[in-house]
Amino acid sequence: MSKPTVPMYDNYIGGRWMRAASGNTSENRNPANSDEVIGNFPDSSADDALAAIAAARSAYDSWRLVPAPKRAEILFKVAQIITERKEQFARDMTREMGKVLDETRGDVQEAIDMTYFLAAEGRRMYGQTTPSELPDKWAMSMRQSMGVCSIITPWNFPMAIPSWKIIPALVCGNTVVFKPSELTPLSALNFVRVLEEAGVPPGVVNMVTGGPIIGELFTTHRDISVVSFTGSTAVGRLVNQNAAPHFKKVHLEMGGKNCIMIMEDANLDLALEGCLWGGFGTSGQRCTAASRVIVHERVHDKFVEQFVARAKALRVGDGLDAGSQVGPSISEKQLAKVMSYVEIGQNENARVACGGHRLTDGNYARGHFHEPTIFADVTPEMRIAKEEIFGPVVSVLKCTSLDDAIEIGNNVDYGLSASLYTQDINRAFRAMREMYTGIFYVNAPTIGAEVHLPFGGTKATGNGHREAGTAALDVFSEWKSIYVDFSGKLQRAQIDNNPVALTP
Ligand code: UN1
Repeated sequence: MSKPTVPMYDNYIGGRWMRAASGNTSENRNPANSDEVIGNFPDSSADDALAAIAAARSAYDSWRLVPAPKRAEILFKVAQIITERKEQFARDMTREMGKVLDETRGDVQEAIDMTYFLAAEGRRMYGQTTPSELPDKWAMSMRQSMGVCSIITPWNFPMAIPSWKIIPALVCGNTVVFKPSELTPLSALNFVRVLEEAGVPPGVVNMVTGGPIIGELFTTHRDISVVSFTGSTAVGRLVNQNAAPHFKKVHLEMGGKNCIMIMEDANLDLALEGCLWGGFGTSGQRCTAASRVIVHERVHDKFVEQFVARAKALRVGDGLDAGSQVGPSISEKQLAKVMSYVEIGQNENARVACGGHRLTDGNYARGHFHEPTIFADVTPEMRIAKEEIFGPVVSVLKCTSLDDAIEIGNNVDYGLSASLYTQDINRAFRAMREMYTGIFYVNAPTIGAEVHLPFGGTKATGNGHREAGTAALDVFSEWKSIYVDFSGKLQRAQIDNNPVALTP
């Protein structure tokens, strides 16, 4: 039987699909079966990145003047087309990223939801009108576009996260250069093809696949005004440093070490479901993953016993198989990181309550599979309780009270998401106030944010910006305050309307 030919994919620059100038390509392989090559993608160099920036720069002049409701009409069409192709896009995504089909359908759905939500801002994007302190004077504010935005995205949400950034950038009137993760270029390309088909004009969105050289130019070039990055804290720091000399606006969305806190009065079955989904969903490869579970001592042992039994029963496998609940790690490198943390945990004297090994038998042999792993007897100072692992590894810690749980929960470098299981409304509201995170859940796990509220975190998770919701507009636009004086004379604010007080 002859081998199927491997498709060749292109960059998208100035409205044209083209090879990398050097002709170099790199392979995209299925993490569930590394024998399967999904496609060859451009391994681009500086020339390609510069061409993309130039195309975006020149398209900006006209795109910014297209009325926002008209820009939005194109974006509504984007959402419609993705909806029609949801199943195909989800399958492509499972093949290149590994997460199970239900989850890739969710990823595509998140792109649809975000696109509809933010396209609708084309008819809102409200500013303020406010009385002036002076007579016959008008005062208002409006958002203005900023220029070329660099969009640098990770592999764990290969279509959703690009949509979170590209759609608000476009609705605000900016143009885009887009560097998707080298590990998931097909989902990025599917998204960009839809943008093209829906009528986004040439040069308004440009996609270049490749490695760090692209990222470097996209964060340093003088024609870039905004950088929006999701990825590791280490790379985020570099992005920030690269962008600083030109005072680019930088939006960073980085790591997490999220916790689920379980009180002694919690519905334990519900909490268990939440921990399984939050900890092992997406094989733990979410910024929002519940990689710490902090359990009240009164229910701790019972919880651990049941959590372990349920984790052992999870079916690990190829995400395209209907029975699979947990897919592979994205790459051999990521799997090696997971395995190294399992070793670190053991050396720190945490107890492997289940899992702890790579899976290698039979169908697992060609993929990057790892057993769902639970560490018990974890204490807050251990590295497995503090560092982001981004794999199917959950650390269980014991607490003596809600205050103790909050203390442990907050005592990490990150601040993305946290959750509390309790039946006590007073405790729920206390934790809601006390957890210093960007997202908080009551009686639900740490994952599963919806598109219409701000998404992001505190401390080393971010740099104060938020994506999603209308907060996304703040990343991709700048305020302009406007005063119109129709009095026909010079009026001096703060002075003419505050005459010197007469002394008695
Ligand atoms: C991420 O892990 O980077 O809240 C994004 C969630 C998803 C998005 C996760 N809606 O888990």
